[in-house]
Amino acid sequence: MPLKLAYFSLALCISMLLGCNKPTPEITITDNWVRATAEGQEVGAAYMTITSATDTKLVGVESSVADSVEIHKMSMENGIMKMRMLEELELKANTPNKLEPGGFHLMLFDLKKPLIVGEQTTFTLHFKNQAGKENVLSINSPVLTEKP
Ligand SMILES: [Cu+2]
Repeated sequence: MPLKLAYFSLALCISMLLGCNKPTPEITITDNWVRATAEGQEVGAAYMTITSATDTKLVGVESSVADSVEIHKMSMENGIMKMRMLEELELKANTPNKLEPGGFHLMLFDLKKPLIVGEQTTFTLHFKNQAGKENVLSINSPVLTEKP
């Protein structure tokens, strides 16, 4: 076997291996959207599905459209719908953690203007895993009237 060809196939193998070794994103966000608001409405809500390769926590959120963003949980207690604020949201590894109407959501306070269908909003999400490693992710969420 010509030595040149052997070298070539070895190089090809290595480059293929490296190609497969591309780091997969640690956190992915899907199904993200923001509910459209009416004129004069100062509070809004945002939803998404967060999947992380490792156990982590969502510890803070900022948005281009609101002065402040809180992590909320909605639940039924004794037949009454209750909403409470969470300091952080625990995210289990390799599990789609859903923020959706009737459950967890991001509450947007002091909207800068009404959220109109078709517009894009920006969110910056801050995560912190058990080792204390921080991860920041920016996403664009479309404004919709209901869950896509
Ligand atoms: Cu809320």
